[in-house]
Amino acid sequence: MEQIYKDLTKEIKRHNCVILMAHKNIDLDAFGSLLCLYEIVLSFNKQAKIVMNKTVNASVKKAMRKVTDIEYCYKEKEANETDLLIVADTHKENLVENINILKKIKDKIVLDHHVKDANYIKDTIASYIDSNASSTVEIIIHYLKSLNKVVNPTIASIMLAGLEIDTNSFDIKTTDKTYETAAMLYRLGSNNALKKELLQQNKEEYIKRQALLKHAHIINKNIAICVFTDEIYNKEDLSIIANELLQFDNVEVGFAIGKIDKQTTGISGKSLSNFNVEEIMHKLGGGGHFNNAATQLKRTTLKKAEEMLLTLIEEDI
Ligand SMILES: [Mn+2]
Repeated sequence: MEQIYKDLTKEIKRHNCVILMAHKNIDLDAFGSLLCLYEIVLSFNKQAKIVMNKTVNASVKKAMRKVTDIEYCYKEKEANETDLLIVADTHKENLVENINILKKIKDKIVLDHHVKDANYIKDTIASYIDSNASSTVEIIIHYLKSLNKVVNPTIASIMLAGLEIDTNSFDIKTTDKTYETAAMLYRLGSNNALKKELLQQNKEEYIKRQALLKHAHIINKNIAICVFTDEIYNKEDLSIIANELLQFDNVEVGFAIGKIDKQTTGISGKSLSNFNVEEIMHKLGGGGHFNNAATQLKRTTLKKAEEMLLTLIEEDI
């Protein structure tokens, strides 16, 4: 890990401007990490910009309102070829927020915590992909600490919210380093009320989503599967419901299957045990982590997606 920190510092110092980018549908782990990197870059007296999409989810929108004086980059032309690009919370070319910026900038560094996929960004000057890390926040906070620098309590709170989301409130992928990360964020003044505010949800959406749980059924005593209705849902809904399944008696693995657009069915898989959901999602063209993975199936009905999943589960158990 120390080597990547050295590379980061060296490269930030070598460039005048650093472009910070995460994945499409940016989440709080990604946004919190980019904010921390933003402050680090500024502390070296360099310019930084965060690549952002005009539409972001409600929690990121709330977080954006809490931080001021951040320079965002919405278009390719706002980034220069000679800038340094740091890609965080993804390493897949097809998932980055702005593919044109990725192609335009020569010097790139990738920081991620997902299981490495064949479609990774190859032409980097440095790369750190640690699938044992709970979150990108965990990687970045240790970089901040190694530099002996700080971020303000608002950014620390956003980072803590991101850490909570990525670990399903310290249930999944959590190690001593994860708790250390939380402790560091508390020391930086992270505020539980603000963190909670960022994680609050729309009541109607919550009720609609939770009603889906009645469709869940259990196979093999410990695997819960919830197939949604034919309506179109957000990808986050799948992830949330897969998580929710893990709180029921004996359930160690949760899968949620739902339409995420007219043609596409998404599956989210979460696991508390040594059941590898990443392996199954990978076989279905997706990816993620051992305990937390997802896929998207084009032109596949809910029923067909469920059948495909059940076949793979049967092979596995
Ligand atoms: Mn993440």
